[in-house]
Amino acid sequence: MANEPKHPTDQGQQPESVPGQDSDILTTSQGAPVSDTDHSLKTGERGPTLLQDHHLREKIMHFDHERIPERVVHARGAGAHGFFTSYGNAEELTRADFLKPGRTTRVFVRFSTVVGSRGSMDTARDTRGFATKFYTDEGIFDLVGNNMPVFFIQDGIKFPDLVHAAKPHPDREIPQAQSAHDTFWDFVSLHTPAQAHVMWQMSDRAIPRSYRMMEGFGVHTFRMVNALGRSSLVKFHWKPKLGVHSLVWEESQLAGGADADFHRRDLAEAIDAGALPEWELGVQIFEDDGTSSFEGIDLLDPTKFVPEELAPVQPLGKMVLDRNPENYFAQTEQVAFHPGHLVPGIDITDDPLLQARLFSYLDTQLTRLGGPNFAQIPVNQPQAPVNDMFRDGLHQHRVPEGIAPYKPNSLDGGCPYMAQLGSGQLPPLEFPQPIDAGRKERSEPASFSDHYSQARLFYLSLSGVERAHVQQSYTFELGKCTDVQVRQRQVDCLANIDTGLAAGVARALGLPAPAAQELGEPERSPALSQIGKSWPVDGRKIGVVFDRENHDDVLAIRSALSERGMAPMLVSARGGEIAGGVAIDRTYLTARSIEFDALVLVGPLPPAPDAEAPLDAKAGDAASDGDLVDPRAGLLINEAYRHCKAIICLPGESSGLLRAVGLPDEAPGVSVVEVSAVADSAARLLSTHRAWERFPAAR
Ligand code: HDE
Repeated sequence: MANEPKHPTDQGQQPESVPGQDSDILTTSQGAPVSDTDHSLKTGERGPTLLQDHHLREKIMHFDHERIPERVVHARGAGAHGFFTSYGNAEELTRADFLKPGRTTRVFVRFSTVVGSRGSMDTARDTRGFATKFYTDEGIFDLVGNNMPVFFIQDGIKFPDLVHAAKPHPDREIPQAQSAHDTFWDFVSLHTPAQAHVMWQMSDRAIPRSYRMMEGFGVHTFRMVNALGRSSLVKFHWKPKLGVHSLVWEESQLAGGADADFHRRDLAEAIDAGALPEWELGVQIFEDDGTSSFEGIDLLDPTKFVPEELAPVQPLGKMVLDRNPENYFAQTEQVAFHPGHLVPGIDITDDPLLQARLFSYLDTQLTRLGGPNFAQIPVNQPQAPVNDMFRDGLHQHRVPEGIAPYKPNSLDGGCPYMAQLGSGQLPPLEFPQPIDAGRKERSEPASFSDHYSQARLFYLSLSGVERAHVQQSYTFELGKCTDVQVRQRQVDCLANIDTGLAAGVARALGLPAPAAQELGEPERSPALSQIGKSWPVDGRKIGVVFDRENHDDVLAIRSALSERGMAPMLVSARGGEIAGGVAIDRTYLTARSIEFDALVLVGPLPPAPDAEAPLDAKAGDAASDGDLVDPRAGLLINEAYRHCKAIICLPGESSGLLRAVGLPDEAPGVSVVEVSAVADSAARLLSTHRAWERFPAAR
């Protein structure tokens, strides 16, 4: 069965040219037909199994080897196919072909958490990976970034130390996918370059609402080289069309248990529903004047970012994810990124963290993907033609022709020829950058010694609600440390960032407040706050909670929400269908507030089931005065309220519901509107993500 091109960029040129499973009947892996895969070959009905049963042995042998080592970091991820369309405005900056006018390039993106193992939960407090493979006509370009613009360490030699500290404790392998433990805080409070990244990790950025609502950053400073050979320094940014939004901490913890697949489900469902995730790629541009420095910020220090107010992000193109992976293992698991997979016109800098990464990503694939030929795995195959003169090795799929895989040769006619590059055109990684010969030493520049000012800049740029979240995160995480010295040392670090933050965390932990430090003048970058802007609401999930009597209203609300691009889900006491064969998506038993961005209450709702009866025994009977609402519906509504989500009621009985579950019916983010106005109201309330005014710190 040939693979049909599925989106405009395929153009029949699928790099995934290796056939899938292409027989209509079951076969052995040698292609022989199999007529029974339920019974092994035995001597008689009850006799011993025969060694000659090749199908049995082959089936079990293959199964025994199905697992490969998971990634040592970023083990848990979710992927999607898509395409990147260039705005064609970068010619002065780079000669990269895929950024020229009119170019559309296929991409594969993998989002990930860093610390947890492959089976851990999506919503852990953690940095997220945001890795993009561009299948350009000039070879693969991988942009292997994170959702935070700064990193923990300044030199790659510290990476094993960082990861050993962040991973579960080696004795009991606890805790999974979390930074809330002694070894992590021991390391980051001693290795203080980590403090800026930790500040981002304690902020809402570390618990995204969705992969679709995360920014992405290349982190390091890269180089772009134009057709004249002129170099500029750049920092890459991905800006999500839907804005940057986060969960609240309680939601993130609930989701860890109720739906460990929260983010991968959201990504796949949005693509299936046609709410295609979209980002704009942009760069901050800095003159390559030989100093690698901008406004006093060392551009080679990956623990520093450049505020957008100082260097605005210049858009280069747009990425849309439009296709879910056909197979998780073949694509999302086997995709192999590398920050050194670059195309002409994009190059590296001397950032010591980036330099070490250039070694690591090739090396790790040997263990993970089992040999040196992983570039031949369909998801890793370049779209550009390949002639690398590499031969043999495990898992070799190519059948190279010729007898002279060496240079120079005459026996293959001198082939392959060397690329003829025009003047100023250079292969990636070969920019003739002047090098200060210096002398061999293990050291760092003085400019790397400021570990706190950007943590302070980030913290002070947040709104009051976001700062309260940061304080709570530090308190929660350090509260999980058993070693008091570790806690105290981290609180002492906070005194170098903000006196109030340090005092607040110390108070909550019952520790002495650290001595106030001399801190610089407060600086702010308003672009860093998520709150106070409004955004499109495509694909936002709205729980329409109703009793089985109100079909007309429910159907009208459902279609109005869908027309506005939101994703309504029907929630009722019992499952099944309502009028018109429309399925109820969740019952009170299977629904949890974390799934919804807003609730629409179409009351009245059923009363509490009789404690003696099965849970849904009385669920069909509408609540009357004095009856309590089913506690499961009560929990749903209360959680949504507590998490500052929009709640929309119809006039009359459904607004009375809020009082029935112990909530005020007049509050920010709560609206009482007629059926015809529900979709407008939902879009308006959701455009700011949440009713933050309800958050305790804001009151
Ligand atoms: Fe990675 N990193 N990393 N990293 N990284 C890996 O490569 C490593 C760093 C990032 O979805 C590994 O193929 C070292 C910074 C992402 O497949 C490994 C250092 C940033 C992904 C590796 C860093 C990242 C990885 C594990 C310090 C943000 C997932 C499996 C020198 C700019 C890619 C693999 C995917 C994965 C090493 C630092 C991002 C072991 C040694 C900084 C998004 O090679």
